[in-house]
Formats: sequence, structure tokens, C-alpha cells
Amino acid sequence: MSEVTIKVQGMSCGGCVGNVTRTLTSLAGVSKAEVSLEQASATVQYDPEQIDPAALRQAVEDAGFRAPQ
Ligand SMILES: [Cu+2]
Repeated sequence: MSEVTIKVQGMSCGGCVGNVTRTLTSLAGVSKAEVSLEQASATVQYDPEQIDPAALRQAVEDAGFRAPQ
């Protein structure tokens, strides 16, 4: 299991945090996602054989937020 913290911009409330959390945890290979509104970030535990940070960022972007590198 690996862990990465990605930037997540565009969140404005707890609903956004819930959206991003659900988006990330629904991905195959993701076991845990801790999303912080204050830090504009998400710390994700994932299986590197199933998914990588680029795919995590892409999923966040697809959900309507921005996840710059
Ligand atoms: Cu919101």
C-alpha cells in the first residue's frame, strides 16, 4: 500500500469534501482517502498495482475539482 497527498482545489464546503472523498474511495485500489478543506488536499492510501497518483488526480478533475500536480 502506498500513500500520496494530492492538491485538490475548488472545494468550498463539507459537501465538496464528501464528494471528493466518495470519488476517491470508489476507485479500485483506493483503501482510504482523507480530504482536507483547509489544506486543499487529499491524502490517499492506494495499491500501486491497481492505480497511480495521475489516475487519482484525473478522477478528482472528472468530479469537477482541480488537482494540479
Ligand atoms: Cu461544497
